[in-house]
Amino acid sequence: MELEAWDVDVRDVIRQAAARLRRAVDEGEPVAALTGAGVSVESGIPTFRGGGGAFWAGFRSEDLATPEAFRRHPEKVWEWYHQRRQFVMSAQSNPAHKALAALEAVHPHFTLITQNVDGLHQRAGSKRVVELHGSLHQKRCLDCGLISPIPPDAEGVMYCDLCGGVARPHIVWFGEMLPPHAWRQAEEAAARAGVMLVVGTSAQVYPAAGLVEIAAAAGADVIEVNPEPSALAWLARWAIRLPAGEALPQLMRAAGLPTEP
Ligand code: BV8
Ligand code: ZN
Repeated sequence: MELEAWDVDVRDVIRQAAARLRRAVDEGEPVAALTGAGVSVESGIPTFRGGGGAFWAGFRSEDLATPEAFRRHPEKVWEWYHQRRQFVMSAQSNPAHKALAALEAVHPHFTLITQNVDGLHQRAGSKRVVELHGSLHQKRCLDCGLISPIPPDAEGVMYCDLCGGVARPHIVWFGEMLPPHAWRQAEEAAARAGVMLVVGTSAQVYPAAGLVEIAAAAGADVIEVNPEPSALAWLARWAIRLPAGEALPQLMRAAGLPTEP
């Protein structure tokens, strides 16, 4: 962390970070972004650890987002995920999602990696999204492993379109492996990035948070966008202490880049 970043106006931080981002775009340098629940806050979706945990009223994610809970009562776990999917279906993507979709549109060497399962990056126009923790909109068959879309109005326990086996939410629960292809893409993008945006994540969940360490260790300039310091704030060259929905459009505008795809 550059000491002067602490005491200069956030506009100066944005100007410096924007110049670095623009240089990467102009020079065709790889850029990566890792997003977390904070990027969807301005879409009305609460975070996990910022008090939003209580949001899943009546349910505690520790009790339902686990393989044991699914084995014991699949219908209850499916009800919770159907509720969460319906909720995000009624949400809109926000200027933060749109700014990241705009960056993908102007920079072929940009990789968007998300811990979120809400699908709002795709709703904002992002075409290439690496979903590390799965998706609320997909199910996975316990028998044949087929991953397939969940119809928006689906209810009750889901079954495989191919073999009829019981399907589970295609969500990575604690203690579970991340989708190998997604993890490999993310790891490679982090290791090659000249600039790494870390947006709206407390950086407490591994191995996702480890991507910031991989990028920084490989020499990337890390730009953190979060009203609060994340657990890996010390790795950031610049910290933009604003909500992402304000910070990212300002960053793109300061870099002379579009704020919408
Ligand atoms: C694995 C799907 C092994 C569920 C999720 C001890 C030490 C280190 C690691 C561990 C440990 N004990 C256990 C572990 C491993 C564990 C872990 O990291 N635990 C942590 C909590 C200590 N990890 C795992 O279990 C992973 N698997 O390790 O498996 C393995 C390996 C190989 C082979 C087999 C097995 C699996 C992790 C994935 C878990 N699933 N979600 C569901 O959604 O139903 S994680 C969950 O947390 C969400 O996906 C979420 O995205 C993710 C991270 O949270 P954040 O996105 O950062 O959200 P958070 O609320 O924390 O922070 C929000 C931030 O936004 C805040 O900083 C806030 O300031 C900021 N903010 C607020 N408003 C705004 C904003 N920012 C910008 N703008 C705003 N407006
Ligand atoms: Zn199947």
